[in-house]
Amino acid sequence: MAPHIDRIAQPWGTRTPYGPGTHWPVRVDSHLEGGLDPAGVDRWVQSASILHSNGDALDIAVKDDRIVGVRGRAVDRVNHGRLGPKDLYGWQANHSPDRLTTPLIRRDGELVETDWDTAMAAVADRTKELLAERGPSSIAFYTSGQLFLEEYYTLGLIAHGGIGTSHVDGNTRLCTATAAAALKESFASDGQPGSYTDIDHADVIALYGHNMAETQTVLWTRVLDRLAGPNPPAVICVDPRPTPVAQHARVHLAPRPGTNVMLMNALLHEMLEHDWVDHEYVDAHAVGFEELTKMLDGYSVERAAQVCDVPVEDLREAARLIGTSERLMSTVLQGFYQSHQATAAAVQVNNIHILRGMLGRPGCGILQMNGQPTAQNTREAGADGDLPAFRNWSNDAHIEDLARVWNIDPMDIPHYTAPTHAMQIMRYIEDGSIRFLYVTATNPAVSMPELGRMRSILSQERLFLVVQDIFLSETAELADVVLPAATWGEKTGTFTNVDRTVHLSDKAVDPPGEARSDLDILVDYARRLDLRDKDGAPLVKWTTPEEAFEGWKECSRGRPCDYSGLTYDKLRGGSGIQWPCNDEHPDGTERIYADGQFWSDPSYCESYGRDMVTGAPVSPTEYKALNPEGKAVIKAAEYLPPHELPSEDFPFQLITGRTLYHFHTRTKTARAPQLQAAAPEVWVEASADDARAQGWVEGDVLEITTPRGGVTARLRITGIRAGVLFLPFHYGYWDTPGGDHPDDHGRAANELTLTDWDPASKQPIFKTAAAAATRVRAADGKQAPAPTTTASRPVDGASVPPTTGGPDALADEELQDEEVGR
Ligand SMILES: Nc1nc2c(c(=O)[nH]1)N[C@H]1C(S)=C(S)[C@@H](COP(=O)(O)OP(=O)(O)OC[C@H]3O[C@@H](n4cnc5c(=O)[nH]c(N)nc54)[C@H](O)[C@@H]3O)O[C@H]1N2
Ligand SMILES: Nc1nc2c(c(=O)[nH]1)N[C@H]1C(S)=C(S)[C@@H](COP(=O)(O)OP(=O)(O)OC[C@H]3O[C@@H](n4cnc5c(=O)[nH]c(N)nc54)[C@H](O)[C@@H]3O)O[C@H]1N2
Ligand SMILES: [Mo]
Repeated sequence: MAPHIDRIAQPWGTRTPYGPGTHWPVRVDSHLEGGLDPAGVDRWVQSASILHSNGDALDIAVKDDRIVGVRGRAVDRVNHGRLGPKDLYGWQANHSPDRLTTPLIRRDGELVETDWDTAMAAVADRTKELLAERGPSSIAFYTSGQLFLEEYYTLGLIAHGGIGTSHVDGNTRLCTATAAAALKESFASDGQPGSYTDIDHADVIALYGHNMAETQTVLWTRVLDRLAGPNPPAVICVDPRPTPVAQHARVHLAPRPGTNVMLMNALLHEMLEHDWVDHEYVDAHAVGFEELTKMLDGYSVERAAQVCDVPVEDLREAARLIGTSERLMSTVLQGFYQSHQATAAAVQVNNIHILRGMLGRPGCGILQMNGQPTAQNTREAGADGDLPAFRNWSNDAHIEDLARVWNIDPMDIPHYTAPTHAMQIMRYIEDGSIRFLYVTATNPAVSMPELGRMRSILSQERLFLVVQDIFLSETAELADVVLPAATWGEKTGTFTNVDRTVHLSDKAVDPPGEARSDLDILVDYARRLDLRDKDGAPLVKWTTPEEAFEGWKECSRGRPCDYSGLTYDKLRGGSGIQWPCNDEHPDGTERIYADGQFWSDPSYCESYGRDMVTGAPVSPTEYKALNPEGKAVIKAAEYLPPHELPSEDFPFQLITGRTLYHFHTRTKTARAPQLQAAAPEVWVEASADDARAQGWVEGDVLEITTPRGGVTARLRITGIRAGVLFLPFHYGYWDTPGGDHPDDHGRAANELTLTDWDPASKQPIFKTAAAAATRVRAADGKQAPAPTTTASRPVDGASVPPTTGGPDALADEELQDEEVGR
């Protein structure tokens, strides 16, 4: 066994270097509570990580029917045994004494404990009343990227097929709507072309607005191990902050926020100039090349250097690396998806790969990343603005086929228009046309933009709000009924990561109190509504996760995300398996789009695409004319300036995002002591230039304001680009400590963000707003409570104590970082 290391201080652990085309060595990471010896564990139960989208396989350690730790699974293709800090420590939240254990119902303005029957009757009765009085359009569902596939499929069936509402979306709208939209634009279907094993082969890895080091720590470990080995790849980083990715990059482009399309167009322009184009591939497998050539006229690197404010030589060098690479891998995430012109920017990354013919081969993958552990399933199963199994809502034959699977009338599935996106659902509630909102596993009172508005929408008297959560979140506090859910480790189900790897997560222990699995609650709801198919049989034909999975398999058969070759048994024991998995590919499929074959045939494809400026859907006729033979679509985009630019009153550009140690609104990570200690309170990042100009020092308390609200936070001076402020969005109000925050609504980044979204993906813009900053209190010797191991590390010279897992981390932690060479 290797020496114990503090995985808070060293989030990526020790290096296991490897060279191109060789096997990534195994390293098994584990954490067990209270000095427990692995031999003392009663049983290990198979699962995967739930605090990001990487899909790291792990076993849950159980002793005396309690979760006591986790251990990475060496056999799994995704992580080869490794785990990140959130996975090593985050499970402790399951034991929190403040878990919800009984349903709550609002009586005389107060939430009081009640029994399941009373709570569920209230929810079902209100649904039935509204259906009778106002029809299905008064009912909406807002779900998550954190439930299981079986739960989403059940929810989508209830909402689309049973109730008949098209107001169904997930927080995936805030997260990876643009991943899906960009894939639909270029390939007419969702589904990631890449595979994590592309890291093993790539000679250039480009990360666009993706702080992989902090947000997919194990995937980044794979990159670090390549960088430490022979013939390492060149990393390109596009991010205005000095992330750990930027630190390891051959070229770091730090553009002005909101200028991604300009930057991408210049890279593409440079590729055309040098003819770094695989013309044979483009001629055979793509449409739209001429339009791109025309559009790029004028997008010189010189112009982009000015607009994005990056050195022209760096743009040239990035284009040269990309253009001359032999195996190019690209990843895209929130720096693109939550910024201005989200879909248009993300699509240009696809265009690079199409131009270079770099798809479907080892080392040549695109990952339009997901963020949440099960976001892929929300999209697949039709619990967001999509229909199940990537069926096309504007193709009547697909609606008929779905109606066949569900044994209902096609007219019972609303498809007169695209399903309503989350921001629009909130708008309809504000207007009063939606009167019932059922929220599962998401916390919009902290995670949606413009929180002042969000609170007023969610606390409306005429809205019946149901919140199904594991804690009394800020959103649950506004609910009419709160339903206590069982979570990961307490229920069984499957979920799928970014590179299409499906994992099974088995139940390890019983949930606390009367908490029930989300699936059980949804099935109960369907029974109480008495939803039926056209033969009078129950619409939801299952009660257990495995039965739901079998139902889903039939729904997915023959579609791109084909699960028909999978079973729970097949997923037990070994590695996760990548879809499509069917008779033709019984062991799954490592890379899709090999040999220039796409799922974009007009009769088969999931989407005909949208206009990326107006968001208008492309009509079936237009699409057939554009792409009759089902090729890849090269879609060009004009750069447009961001909507809210700095002004005299609001001179800074505000961006928001994450830190390594916390997950979202911290309902889990703040209840894991090691993680909370590493990043206990909100901070704001600003550049040394701006600090000098304003006379600020590390630890000063600043008030950041936008036209929507204010946040107070201590200053951390970092290498972020000048003129830009960064706030982590993790800090809401359920554990507001007072102190720096006498004002109860001065901590969450989304007090400041604006109501605006990308026209094609409808993803809100969390990463470009104009803001002002003033000092309200001097540092008084205190430092910002920000980690030093991450993008928030202080600029050179600042004396800030290093982040560790606490003073006793090394002595007390029973963390093993074993290196099992293979
Ligand atoms: N530790 C941790 N890991 C997580 C999560 C978490 O909460 N915590 N959440 C998971 C989820 S759901 C998601 S969606 C992912 C998100 O993962 P990421 O997208 O990697 O995380 P973010 O911090 O939101 O944003 C990434 C970067 O975008 C940059 N950025 C901001 N504006 C711009 C811009 O205009 N252009 C460019 N090029 N870059 C810009 C920011 O500086 C930031 O470093 O992480 C997943 N993993
Ligand atoms: N300013 C700003 N805002 C952002 C972002 C940003 O970068 N900047 N990022 C956006 C992104 S990418 C995302 S994904 C969202 C995330 O936003 P949210 O989804 O609102 O954040 P979470 O804290 O993950 O909320 C999940 C909720 O589900 C509960 N939960 C966990 N497990 C279970 C379960 O098994 N069952 C049930 N019923 N409940 C469960 C948790 O307790 C928690 O309350 O935030 C978005 N908002
Ligand atoms: Mo996300």
